[in-house]
Amino acid sequence: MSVDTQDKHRIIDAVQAPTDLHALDDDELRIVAQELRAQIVESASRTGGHVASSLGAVDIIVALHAELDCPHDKIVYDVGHQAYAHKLLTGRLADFDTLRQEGGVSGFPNPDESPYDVHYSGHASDALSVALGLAKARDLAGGDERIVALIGDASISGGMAFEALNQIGQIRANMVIVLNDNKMSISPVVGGLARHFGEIRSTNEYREGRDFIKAQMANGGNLSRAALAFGHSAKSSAKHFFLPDTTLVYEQLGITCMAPVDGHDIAALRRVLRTALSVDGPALVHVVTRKGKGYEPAERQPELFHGVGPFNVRTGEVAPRSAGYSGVMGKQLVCEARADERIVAITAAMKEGTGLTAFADEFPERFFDVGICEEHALGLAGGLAKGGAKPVVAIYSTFLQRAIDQLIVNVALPRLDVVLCIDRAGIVGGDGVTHQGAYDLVYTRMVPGLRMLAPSDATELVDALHTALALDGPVAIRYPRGGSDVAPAYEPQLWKPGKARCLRVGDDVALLAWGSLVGQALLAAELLAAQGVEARVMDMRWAKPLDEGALCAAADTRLMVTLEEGVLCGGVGEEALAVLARHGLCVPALNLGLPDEPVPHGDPAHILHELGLDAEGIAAAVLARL
Ligand SMILES: Cc1ncc(C[n+]2csc(CCOP(=O)(O)OP(=O)(O)O)c2C)c(N)n1
Repeated sequence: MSVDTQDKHRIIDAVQAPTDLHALDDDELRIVAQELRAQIVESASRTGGHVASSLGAVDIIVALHAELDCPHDKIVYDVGHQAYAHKLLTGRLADFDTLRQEGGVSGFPNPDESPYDVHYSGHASDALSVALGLAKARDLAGGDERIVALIGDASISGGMAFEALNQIGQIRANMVIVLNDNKMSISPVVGGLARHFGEIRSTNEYREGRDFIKAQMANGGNLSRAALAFGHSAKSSAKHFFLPDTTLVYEQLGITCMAPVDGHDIAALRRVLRTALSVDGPALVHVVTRKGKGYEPAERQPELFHGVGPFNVRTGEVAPRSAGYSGVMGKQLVCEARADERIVAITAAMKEGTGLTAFADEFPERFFDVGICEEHALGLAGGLAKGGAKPVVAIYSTFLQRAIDQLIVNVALPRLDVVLCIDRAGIVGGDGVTHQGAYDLVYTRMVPGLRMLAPSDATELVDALHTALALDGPVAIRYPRGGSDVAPAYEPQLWKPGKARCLRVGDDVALLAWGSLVGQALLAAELLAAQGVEARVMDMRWAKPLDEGALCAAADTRLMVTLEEGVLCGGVGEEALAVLARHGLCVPALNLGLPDEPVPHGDPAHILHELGLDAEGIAAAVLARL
């Protein structure tokens, strides 16, 4: 594929609004798709991003905008990591080189960025619910906008998507679901539904259907007549013509299904979309695509190019990325599992990201990838623990938000031995608002009987996992993105619950830090010492139970400062003040942490600096207060 974006005569440069595509014929739209792919590869090679998913969805997005009248009509993107072509067609081409950079174009649809972005995409499986809401609101208001949801074959297996499908079929809402089926989640897609799609794709009927559409495309003039005929008869005959009805899960839910269509054939896509948009009631267009389409390295390694860092366009070479704390956790878990055969590991579609690949390879029978189903992951953990296993659920902070109910009811109330490894806790960087690990300190602390550790470096993480596995009842460990991936070669230590450690003595100020901010607290203490202020630095280690002794001792200083990489509202800093109040102690205090507003994308170190959570900011806040 050529990635020459310097071409002076690109069609996309003349696109002012996506409706400009209405004036283009299919051949021109194919060129548009090529130009979009080249731009995506070129820009993302410098910034990193969700390359493979976005390349795979380019033709679908071009066809959608060629048929729809956005922003009057609405496209709701599930996850939204595949929407780069949409961004490029809706006014963000000139700025696309700032993708995922601070102040630049966000990596996901974001209504604050553009009226063409319908909702805060980022978490999987929510698009169908949002689209149904929009469709019903339209009906109530007497509007005529068309509503389309674009969702992947992995995301449609999430519980929330099923709940929406159930209602969409029942109330027969007028909306279109475009199912982008590429056989991939981040890794190859898992689960019974994936097998179901596989059967559909491999049937003769699909091949016949595909050939039929191709033949009709070649005829050109017959297209719209055939499309209309297909549309009118879709409800009754499409499934019999194209698909074995035993596999038509969606038809059985009351949704009219179009036959699978080649998702890189823009003409065929437009034709099927037109048909689907004319159906009275909900329609589903099953689109078969190739992840990474058009860029050979991404087609060959879709997993690597799912969410990739900067890369060399010509060779496809990607700068090696450290596995960070996730890798350390994964290695230690393998060691622990060799010693205790009750240990099992669970991921919700994030095997690589959470560092579980080595575990999965060594203990395939004890490893469960449940797909994008966080609620189920926690329920499954509860059942496994009840049955005598020792489940470790490795999950990103932001996605665990999905499963608080299951954490409380299926794990915590029965006091089961489940360990939660909460990865990406704190500021995550390029993914931005929907992905920040900002809330876990709050939502885990409220869970009855759950203990929570916050290790401050790789060695501490090894100890924390060892400790969590040795304790009875539910235990969570939170650690940030990145960090050192050097797992220390030493005998892990067991920590005493609720016991902090002192890293520096000082009587002027007490800096009480949790996890990732301990290092910054130590550096801040150096800066303060240079100003004649002696700071005590405590690595608090436990977010629950808190070390009440360490907190009470802080009352002997002139200022207690709490430091957490999480929202302040309901966090450990507020709880620290409550502890002092319960002990009848009073000390001037500063709670430093994340604000009560969304934190956008950008370089994590810079964001922490802007939020005053680096050494400089902490020292400045202390000096200002003193
Ligand atoms: C609730 C939730 N869990 C996990 C993720 C992480 N995640 C982002 S994209 C993705 C795979 C999506 O696969 P699919 O829906 O098939 O889309 P594709 O990338 O194949 O186009 C996952 C697991 C997420 N965004 N949201």
